[in-house]
Amino acid sequence: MSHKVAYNVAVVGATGAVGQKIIKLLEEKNFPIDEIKLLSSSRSAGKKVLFNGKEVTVEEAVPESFKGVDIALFSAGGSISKQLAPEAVKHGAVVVDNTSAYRMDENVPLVVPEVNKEDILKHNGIIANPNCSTIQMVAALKPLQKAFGLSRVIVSTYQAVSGAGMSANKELENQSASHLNNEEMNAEILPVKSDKKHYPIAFNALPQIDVFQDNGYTFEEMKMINETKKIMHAPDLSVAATCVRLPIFTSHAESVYVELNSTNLSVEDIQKVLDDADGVILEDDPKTQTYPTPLSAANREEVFVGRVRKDPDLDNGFHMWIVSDNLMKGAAWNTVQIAETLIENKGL
Ligand code: NAP
Ligand code: 12T
Repeated sequence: MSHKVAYNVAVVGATGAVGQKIIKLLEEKNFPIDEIKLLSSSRSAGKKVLFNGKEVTVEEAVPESFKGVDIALFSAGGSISKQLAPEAVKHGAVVVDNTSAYRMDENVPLVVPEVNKEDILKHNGIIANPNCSTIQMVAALKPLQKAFGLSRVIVSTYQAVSGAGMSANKELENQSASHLNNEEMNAEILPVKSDKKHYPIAFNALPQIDVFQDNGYTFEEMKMINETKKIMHAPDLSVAATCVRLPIFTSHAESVYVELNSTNLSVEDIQKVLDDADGVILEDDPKTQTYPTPLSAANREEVFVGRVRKDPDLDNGFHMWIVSDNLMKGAAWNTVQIAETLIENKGL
């Protein structure tokens, strides 16, 4: 394997909500790029985008797009990843995939660098980026698991519309304007574009993110359950989730309840571990009303934790509030971080 100083990088889904953030981060982090390819569907092919001050033309993603590409960052939906990620690998690229297409595949590492970066080097061409809600939760849970042991997690989420793409952002804007003008709200995208029914998200809360499974949970809830166990190497960890969409543009928030294995712990014990954890910022002081919110976490890379409390009834039970920008640590930043870690560890 040759170790280069600059790489040919392809961004698949470059015109989307996640792709645009990836491009911005590649610029800001001075990612070592020789050539960049910006790929989309035929709809956006031909658009011109500035990258590091130079004009780049967006191209339609086809199997031949990956000739000479070293790293391909995919965020164009699961079906595109299923179709084109193997083609990219055939051309010798390493794929970091942001969709749910390969996350639970045994041969594909599922990685949050602060939690399990050692798994990256086990890749066979594809590395999966976890679901946004899962990433921010495990970033806070892993240090607690390490310090105290962890047996059970119950989470309810408060998720932003940008997780469902640019069209969902537009839908919230349009519905908000309609409502304030005393017009009827038109719902076509949320909760799930391809599903049968649609409900307004503006001034509302929808207890459905992604499609329903046979067990009554949504796919988003099952992603949180299954991905958490895989990333934390904890097949026996009990996890249950309720995922709710709110009329917020950026950042997912989560109310998380954990049962630890150690007893006699104080709130300060938990806070100290979170304060010391990589990629986590503790913002927790009831006296000064200090806690993270979706707006305070927007455009930041880290995961923010506040409202740490002991369960009133169970000595080893704790509650907390975890907030992070869903397009940053939840998607684009974690993806770019995986690519950076690959290079640092000479995995390319
Ligand atoms: P988006 O704003 O709707 O953007 C979709 C992107 O995919 C656009 O660039 C679009 O190109 C491109 N695309 C659509 N169909 C394509 C095709 N047939 N061939 C090539 N490119 C195609 O959506 P988004 O929010 O950025 O999300 C994109 C995907 O990322 C999602 O479907 C999901 O799988 C994944 N995602 C993951 C997380 C996470 O939890 N880690 C979070 C959000 C999203 P055009 O401009 O040509 O339409
Ligand atoms: N449906 O990549 O709608 O697992 O917020 C992420 C976010 C799927 C994913 C969403 C979704 C994913 C959403």
